[in-house]
Amino acid sequence: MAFRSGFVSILGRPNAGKSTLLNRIVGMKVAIVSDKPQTTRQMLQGVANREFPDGGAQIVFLDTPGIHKGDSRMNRRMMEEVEEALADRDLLLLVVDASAPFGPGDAYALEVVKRTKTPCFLVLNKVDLVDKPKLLPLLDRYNKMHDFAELVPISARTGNNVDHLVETIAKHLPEGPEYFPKGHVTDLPARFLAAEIIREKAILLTHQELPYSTAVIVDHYEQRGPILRLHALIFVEKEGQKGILIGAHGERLKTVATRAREEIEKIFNTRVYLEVFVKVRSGWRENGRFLEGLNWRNMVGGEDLPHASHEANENEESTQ
Ligand SMILES: Nc1nc2c(ncn2[C@@H]2O[C@H](COP(=O)(O)OP(=O)(O)OP(=O)(O)O)[C@@H](O)[C@H]2O)c(=O)[nH]1
Ligand SMILES: [Mg+2]
Repeated sequence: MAFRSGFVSILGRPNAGKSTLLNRIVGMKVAIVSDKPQTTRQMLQGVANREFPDGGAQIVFLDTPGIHKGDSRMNRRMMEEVEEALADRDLLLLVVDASAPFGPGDAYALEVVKRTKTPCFLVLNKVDLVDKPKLLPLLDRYNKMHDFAELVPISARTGNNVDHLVETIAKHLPEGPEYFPKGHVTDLPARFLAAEIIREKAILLTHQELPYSTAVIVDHYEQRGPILRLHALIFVEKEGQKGILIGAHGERLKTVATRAREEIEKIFNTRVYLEVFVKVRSGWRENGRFLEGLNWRNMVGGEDLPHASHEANENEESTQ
């Protein structure tokens, strides 16, 4: 029996449901999700293992930031992540929101995908929101615009037809090795996942420009016995935003922290002690060094985290 494996990038305009699809397929919350566009800022890996009657498959998925024209340094970096996800893949998935009318944003996302020679599936998402007859003209339209290898309607939210999508993906992959051990889902550092969950709760509880102006860094991560101790900084760009995020009597920040703690406890299967502070860092979206600090590639995730050396420095200071 053949074993198939390969690398598949999930692409599409912001808010199409790419991260919801990744989480649904790998069975774990690897990527945060919100109803605001530009939630995902970096490329995120999630691995799916499946057994089919004719053999097994391992699919390494890459979720990406929504394709858009943004002009801040952060937005440009997001699009660099998309470019990286286009290179050297076995297959691309263009995820489209079937409930939204076709617009310039969709045309632009399609343009990006058309630049590559890599086979591409059209994944028509959110079909739970649309009457079936309305799907046909949209499928027809996409069919005429590009030579898609497959067109698959799904609902990432309900899971409708997602198994079929995964099976179809597996059929398109070459025979190959198991790149990762069976239980491995993602190589994202735990510190990053914790920061992202905090950012998700902040996004969900704020509006207008605040979600775009928010960045989170977990600057202390320490498992002490049964308790995971986390210290996090939520960065915003303006003093007024800080006030909004904290809320009257600190209520909004308290809600963010409680919801984040509860979810981190569930996902990491441990008790969590979480402290959250809000800081103003004007122009962080243009600050290259700050953006490097947010990049999960520069974080370590497990026991040997930078805070160990940070504590050593503190000890040094106290002995002087
Ligand atoms: N009704 C419905 N909603 C969905 C479906 N898939 C995703 N959503 C919702 O669409 C919104 C955007 O989902 P995300 O998964 O964050 O979208 P994304 O493409 O990753 O967005 P960015 O990271 O901003 O590019 C969220 O509110 C999801 O709950 C679906 O199949 N049906
Ligand atoms: Mg996303």
